[in-house]
Amino acid sequence: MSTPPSGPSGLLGDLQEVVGPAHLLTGEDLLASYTTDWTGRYSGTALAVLRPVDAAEVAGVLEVAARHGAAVVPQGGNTGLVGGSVPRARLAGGRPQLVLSTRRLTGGLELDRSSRLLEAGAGTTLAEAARAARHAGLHPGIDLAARESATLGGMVATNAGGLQAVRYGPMRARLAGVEAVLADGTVAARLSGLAKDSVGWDLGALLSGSEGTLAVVTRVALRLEATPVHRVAALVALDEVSSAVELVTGPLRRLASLEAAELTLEAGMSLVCETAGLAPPPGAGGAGAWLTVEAAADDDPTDELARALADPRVLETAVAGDAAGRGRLWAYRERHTEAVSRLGIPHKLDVSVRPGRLAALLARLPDEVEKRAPGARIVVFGHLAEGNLHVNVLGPPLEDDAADDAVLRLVLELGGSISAEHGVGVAKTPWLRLARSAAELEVMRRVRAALDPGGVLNPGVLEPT
Ligand code: FAD
Ligand code: 2HG
Ligand code: ZN
Repeated sequence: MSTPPSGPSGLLGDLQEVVGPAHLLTGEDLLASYTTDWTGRYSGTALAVLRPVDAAEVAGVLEVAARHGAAVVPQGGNTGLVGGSVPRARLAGGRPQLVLSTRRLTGGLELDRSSRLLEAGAGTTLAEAARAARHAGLHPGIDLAARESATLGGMVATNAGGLQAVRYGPMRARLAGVEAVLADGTVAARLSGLAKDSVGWDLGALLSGSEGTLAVVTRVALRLEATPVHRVAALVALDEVSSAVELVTGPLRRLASLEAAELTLEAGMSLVCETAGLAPPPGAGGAGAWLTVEAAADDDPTDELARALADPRVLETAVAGDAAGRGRLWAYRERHTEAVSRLGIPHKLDVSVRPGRLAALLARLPDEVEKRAPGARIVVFGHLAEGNLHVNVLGPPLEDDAADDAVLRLVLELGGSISAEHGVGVAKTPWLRLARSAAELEVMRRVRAALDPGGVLNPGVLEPT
């Protein structure tokens, strides 16, 4: 904590009255972890970080910011990968920026076992929510490697997908309600948790994927799933990537117990083994691709999984039923993001196509990148069953987006999405006009202008450039 200097027109003094001196942070050292993103690619300057404890304080912060002409960047766990969770390098007219951290919005976790619902502050991490659900024999139906830091509010704001979306859908589908604060301080809440409710617009659906541009989410109600009695994971080595696509769109997709089907390739596998010190995976040296598959059900799904994997293209399989063994198999997939980051800051492209077009995307991807960024290193992995690939390109300078452009145009040509689960942030704004029609962008602009006429919330994010 440090004493705030009196800012322009008493902005900092007014903010201190809302959150108290202990929760208004200033000074470069205290702000550093809030102003640079997880990848290290995006950073900006903020006058202060505010750490409100409830919706009333969030409303107070927004009201003061609006009155003083400051912009507010909502931030949860700061694990976002598209630069939307940290301030911009500079705003027009040198407008001051504030980071509103939701990490103290953790109060009042409530579990309704019979309705399979969990309600918690938006700053609650996914791991905390999952631990609370586990005690009741339930789970959130959404999981990602950043689970210990990513917050429920951030996951709503990005419409996060993750490792289990093939079975339970992305965050939008997990959401049973939200409480949120609009830019003018209005607190709107619909946390009824009803399975059926057709009274007008759905606030949670509107805010899913809004990336902090429409409101600050302060409370989240999540749908939970019963924890299956049996769970089995397999790391499957395959002859080539096309076999992985065929298995996932064929026999694996037919398994009702399928909970995850994740792709890794040789470039990422060897990198993960090297940087994380993991033993060579099954099939090392000969495999062209791996699938990390998980099946879960009340009747042990091991046999049906084995039947789905009984295929001559499968070279070798490692199977684990216990938690420790499953964790060891998952490490090969989950540690890709951190392993790639060890090589430098990558161009991160999080794309999706219909599963039926994956083969075309995977076949054309390397050439498209090579043409625009000769010699670039590409690490591709991702959520194969949902048609969602993470294309990490290393080599070209960050300001050279020729490879990004080539990949995103290829994906659009195949009818896909330029952001499957990470959002647009500031990273994808140059391609928004290609990804959405003028009419769709006009709808987005009008909704945003209606809810935040002063442009307080996250300017520059989700705005076409
Ligand atoms: P932040 O990074 O803090 O913010 C993200 C965006 O949401 C920003 O635009 C911010 O302004 C806004 N925001 C945050 N909180 C709020 C709020 N309460 N109200 C309004 N707006 C808000 N993502 C996936 O989808 N699937 C994955 O499998 C996955 N794996 C990952 C693995 C690693 C190792 C890492 C580092 C990231 C991964 N991510 C993944 C990305 C990231 O974890 C998700 O985007 C997550 O949803 C971000 O949550 P957060 O709390 O960290 O949000
Ligand atoms: C994952 O699926 C995340 O592991 C991160 O979405 C993807 O690092 C990436 O590109
Ligand atoms: Zn992902």
